[in-house]
Amino acid sequence: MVRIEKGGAAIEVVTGDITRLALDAIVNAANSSLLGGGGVDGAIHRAAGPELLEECRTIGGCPAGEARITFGYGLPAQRVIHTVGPVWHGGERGEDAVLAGAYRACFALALDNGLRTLAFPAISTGVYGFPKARAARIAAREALAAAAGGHFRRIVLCCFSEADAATYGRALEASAA
Ligand code: AR6
Repeated sequence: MVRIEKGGAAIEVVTGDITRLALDAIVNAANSSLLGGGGVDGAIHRAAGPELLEECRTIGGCPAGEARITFGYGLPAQRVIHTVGPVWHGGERGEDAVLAGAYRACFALALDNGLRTLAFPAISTGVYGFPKARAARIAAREALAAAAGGHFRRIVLCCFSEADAATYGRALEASAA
C-alpha cells in the first residue's frame, strides 16, 4: 500500500472491493444514463440495493466529466458520487481532460457536501479502455491537488487488482516526488 500525506489528508492506494469501504463517500464509475451497468457500477448497485437505482432514476443522467451524488443505502459508505469517465478513443479526443474533470467534479461535490473521506475506483480503465498508467497519473495528480486544498482527511484510490494498485501506487509516488 502506498500512502502519501498532503494538506492534512492521507492519500492511499489500496487493493480491494470499493463497496466494502466505510467512508463518507465512494465514487462510482458509471455511464451517462446513471442506470447501472457492469464492472464497479454493477457491484455498487448490487451492494447498495434497489433504492440506489430508484434515486438514480430521478437524476436524469450525467455527462462525461461531471458527477452527481446520491445516498449509499445498503453500502457502508454514506454517499455515492457517480461520475462518468471518458471512453478511450486513442487519446486525441480530449480523454485526459475529461478524466481529470471527472475527478475534479467528484472532489467538488464532496467539498460541497462536507464529505472528508472518499474512495475512487480506477475510473475508465475497465470497459472504457483508458490506458492504466496514463489514467493513474491523472488520478494521482488530481488527488494531490484536491488534498492540497486542506478539506479532505482521507482519499483512497481503490484498485481491484494488485497489478493495478502497483500502477496507481507508482503514479502517486512519482506525482508526489
Ligand atoms: N471495487 C473496486 N474496483 C472495481 C470493482 C470493485 N468492486 N469492480 C470493478 N472494479 P469499469 P469504466 C474496477 O469497467 O472503465 C460500467 O458498465 C475494474 O477492475 O467498472 O469506467 C458502467 O456502467 C477497473 O479497474 O468502469 C459503464 O458503462 C475499474 O473498476 C462502464 O462500465 C473500472 O472499470 C464504465 O467503464
